[in-house]
Amino acid sequence: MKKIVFITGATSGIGEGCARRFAAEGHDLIITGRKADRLAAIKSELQSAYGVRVETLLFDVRDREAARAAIASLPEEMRAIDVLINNAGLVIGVDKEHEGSLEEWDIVIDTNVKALLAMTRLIVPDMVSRGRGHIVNIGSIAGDYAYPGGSVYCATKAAVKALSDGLRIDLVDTPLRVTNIKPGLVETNFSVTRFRGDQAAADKVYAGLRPLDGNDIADVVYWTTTCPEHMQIAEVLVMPTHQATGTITYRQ
Ligand code: NDP
Ligand code: 8X3
Repeated sequence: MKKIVFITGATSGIGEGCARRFAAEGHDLIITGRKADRLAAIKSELQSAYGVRVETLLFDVRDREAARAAIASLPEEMRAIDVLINNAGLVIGVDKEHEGSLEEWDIVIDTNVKALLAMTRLIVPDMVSRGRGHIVNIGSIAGDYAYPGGSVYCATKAAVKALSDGLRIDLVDTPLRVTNIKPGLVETNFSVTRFRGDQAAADKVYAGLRPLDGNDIADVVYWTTTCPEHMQIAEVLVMPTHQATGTITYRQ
């Protein structure tokens, strides 16, 4: 059955991978982000490759009013969202908790936690009314283990786990499902953003092992949303083969 899939942060990495995967399976998309050119290019490519409908919404997920207005602007036939993928997120820097910038950490917390919560608050009530829906939150292995230079980011992803678990509890008397995907090392723009545009520093994060990519995570997301309706995949921790924890890897 054709679904409507809403993806935050679909302009690169894991979100873009999810857009490609769901479109390839014939599902209609609502893709969001802050880069108008990337949204337009992905829309045009996926519509012509797969004949699906793609709506683009340009807004900063931290701006609640912009998010509300963007969702309200959707055409009637694209409002019955079946899958919400709360993916938009980032980290800035590798600073110690007692030394880093509170302003940068506001950005990380507002994006990874408060915006995820706001998107859930905006979209899930209609799913409950319709008795149908799946919420996929992109957490991280970072939410399981803190690591050096990751304090605040790890805290946000621990919050994603708590929000996912809490939502699953709150929806237990409904047919809705909630999944927290917890990736390890995935090569996307994530580390370029973390190192403030320093590509060489970003490349070092993945040196000597084969990292996952956005399409690998999209495969996992797709699988969790297509398993039988009596099955709820609560969490998936997915890492490269040569990664064992957030900090232990084997590199050649
Ligand atoms: P990318 O940097 O490639 O993608 C991040 C996406 O988030 C972009 O599409 C970006 O869109 C969007 N985004 C960021 N801030 C905002 C904002 N304020 N408003 C709207 N969109 C925003 O990284 P990933 O694909 O790796 O990251 C996706 C998710 O996966 C994040 O939540 C990240 O924490 C998580 N994750 C990543 C891992 C990795 O190793 N890469 C591992 C575990 C989890 P735009 O710039 O257009 O706004
Ligand atoms: C991103 C992966 O290992 O940098 O969530 O925390 S990691």
